[in-house]
Amino acid sequence: MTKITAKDYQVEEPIDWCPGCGDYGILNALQQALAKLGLTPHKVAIFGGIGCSGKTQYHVNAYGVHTLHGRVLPYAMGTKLANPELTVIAVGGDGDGFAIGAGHFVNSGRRNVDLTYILYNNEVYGLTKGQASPTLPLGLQTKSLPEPNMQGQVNSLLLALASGFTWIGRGYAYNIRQLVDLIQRAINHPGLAYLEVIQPCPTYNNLHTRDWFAGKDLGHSRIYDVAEEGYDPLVPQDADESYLYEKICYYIEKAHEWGDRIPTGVFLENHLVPTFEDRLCQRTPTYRERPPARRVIADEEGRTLTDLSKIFVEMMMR
Ligand SMILES: Cc1ncc(C[n+]2csc(CCOP(=O)(O)OP(=O)(O)O)c2C)c(N)n1
Ligand code: SF4
Repeated sequence: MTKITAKDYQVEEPIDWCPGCGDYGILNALQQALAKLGLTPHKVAIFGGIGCSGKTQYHVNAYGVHTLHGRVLPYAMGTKLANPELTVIAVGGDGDGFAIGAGHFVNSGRRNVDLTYILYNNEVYGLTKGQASPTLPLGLQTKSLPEPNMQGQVNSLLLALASGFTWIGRGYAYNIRQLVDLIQRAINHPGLAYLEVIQPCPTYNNLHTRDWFAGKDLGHSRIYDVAEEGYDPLVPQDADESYLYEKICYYIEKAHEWGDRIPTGVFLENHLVPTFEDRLCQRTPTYRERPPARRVIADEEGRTLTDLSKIFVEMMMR
């Protein structure tokens, strides 16, 4: 078989993102990461939310669905559970994920389905012209706002931890080398992975710009990797709870760090929690051999054979 390259994941379609948008870096890193993992495009499904970031899947040569605003995770979870052989990735913006989608984010954490959620955090609603998103800090005034932001900020790293995500990391859209590595690690994690990517929106976020992240005013980059501090995010399957709490203490400190120093890298890789797929196998031992996508659903004439009640009874989801 020929070696898969990032080119296999590229699509010859015009892109309508603004010049300099961080979305380009994330798209590039995603294509490289999928190729490095050696995944064939027909084994990958990408689900986009609504927003500039939610158009990513149009530019990746894999299965892709543009979903409803805020509902990207339910689509992704349903697909992964129906066809566990697929590598499933959900992408979307901070407005999509933490305003209308916040309930789905929290409840996805409870399930630990084996998929990756990449959250493009530019602190604004880019597609609808720069309103404050739930990740914009209180008191900041980006250029579309007539007054400084009156609302408090959702700390997405803390919310991911509290919700139960078992792999949590953060990247930066212009550090593509690190991002390729983070995306690979997130996909390889057996469980629900949350990767926040800090992403400049040069059109509407005039405060947290590429120059600001590069620390032009400070003389040093604001962005650093927690691995440089010798931090190891791994909580192995046989770890005890006190070991997990030790990691969580460091995690909480890092999740609050923002300003002159902004941490990136992997913050948590927790192997203590069974995946939803493992939990399904306990109820339905044949789940992995006969997941819903492998069942015959129509006869030769295309008439449906599907009787969902039998599947529900089998899975005891009454
Ligand atoms: C139900 C519904 N409500 C509102 C909208 C309008 N809308 C489109 S994109 C968007 C926000 C997108 O912001 P974000 O998720 O931060 O993505 P970005 O464009 O910044 O990548 C909104 C509110 C919509 N499409 N559907
Ligand atoms: S509005 Fe912002 S997020 Fe949207 S494409 Fe333009 S720069 Fe990117």
